[in-house]
Amino acid sequence: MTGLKGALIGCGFFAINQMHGWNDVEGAEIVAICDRDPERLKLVGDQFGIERRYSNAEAMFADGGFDFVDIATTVQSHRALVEMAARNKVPAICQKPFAKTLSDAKAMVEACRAAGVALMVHENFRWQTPIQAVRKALDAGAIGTPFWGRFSFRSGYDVFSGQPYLAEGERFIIEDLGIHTLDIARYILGDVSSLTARTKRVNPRIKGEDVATILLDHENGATSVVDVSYATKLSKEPFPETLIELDGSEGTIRLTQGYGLEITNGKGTTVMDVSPKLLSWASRPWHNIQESVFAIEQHWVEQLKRGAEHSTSGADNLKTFALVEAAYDSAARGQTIDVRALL
Ligand code: NAD
Ligand code: 89Y
Repeated sequence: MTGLKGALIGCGFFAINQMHGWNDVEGAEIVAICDRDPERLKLVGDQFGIERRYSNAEAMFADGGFDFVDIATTVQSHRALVEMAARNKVPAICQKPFAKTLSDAKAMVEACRAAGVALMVHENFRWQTPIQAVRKALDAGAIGTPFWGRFSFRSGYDVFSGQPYLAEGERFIIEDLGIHTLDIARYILGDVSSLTARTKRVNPRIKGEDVATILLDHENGATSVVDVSYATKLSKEPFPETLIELDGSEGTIRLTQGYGLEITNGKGTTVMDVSPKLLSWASRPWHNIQESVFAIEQHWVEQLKRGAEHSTSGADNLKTFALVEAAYDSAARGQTIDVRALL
């Protein structure tokens, strides 16, 4: 592949993973970085040997010399930066959560569509090796037609030390983590027509909800439960594993803690180890997420070069983001929400 040149905006906590990922990706390299915090700019610039450094994104776009931009800032700046990329006709990757509101997200998709540039949301959890293994088993017909599912992420891991802003927002777990779990539910069982949610805050030191239970009606008739918690103290901490249960017409799939995939059908039961790779720069327990960062970046490059739609394009992600909005609305009003009416 001839190399694409990229620029990264936002040199914070998670951008380190994205920069390592770009080092491993075939067919792309990061040639410029931007952060309004000079310390983060220096730290990432020095660690990854990037000479072109900017404190202002407009100035970086004005200088140009890159084929895409990777936006790794927190949500507050996503709309302005994606629209800046569109104005400059530069394809963009935007971290999750895509936007502050669904109407912002729709405007961002429209800006990139009108500019004729690709837009992908860095919704990486569906790219995790164990999630891909579940999808592959389903596609191979291992359990026939799935009619029920559970997508569960229950943890007591301290995410606030690395990401202190997570303790400060009015919204927490659905917007930050549940967004991934909802995306996995869509990826595995298809789009959602309606949803009912309940939330709780257990940890008194944070502002938002840290527990959510969401019932999804999928368009194909399947029912699933997405349950997420950062208030669950277990004997063996599962962070950051998503556990999955699927019941189908011909059998069952269980993705169990420790990355085991158990498939039961007419042929009996098979158990496989679907652990993620520990990449050279990765560290446990984050390696599952870290490997998926590399995978989604490689996917970005391949689809961009082909001119093909990305798995988690902006347009696709509207359907995941709508589930986030619907879940907060349902929990606030105690009602079932018609998701299709939001799109
Ligand atoms: P962070 O606060 O550590 O880093 C954000 C950086 O962006 C900061 O250094 C800040 O100075 C910079 N910044 C903000 N606005 C800017 C602007 N307009 N111009 C230039 N620089 C700007 O945040 P983080 O923990 O790295 O999270 C970043 C994003 O990544 C969040 O949206 C978070 O939800 C997401 N995230 C995703 C995953 C995942 O698996 N996909 C995991 C963790 C975090
Ligand atoms: O920000 C979150 C994410 O996207 O994955 C895990 C996380 O870092 C903490 O919940």
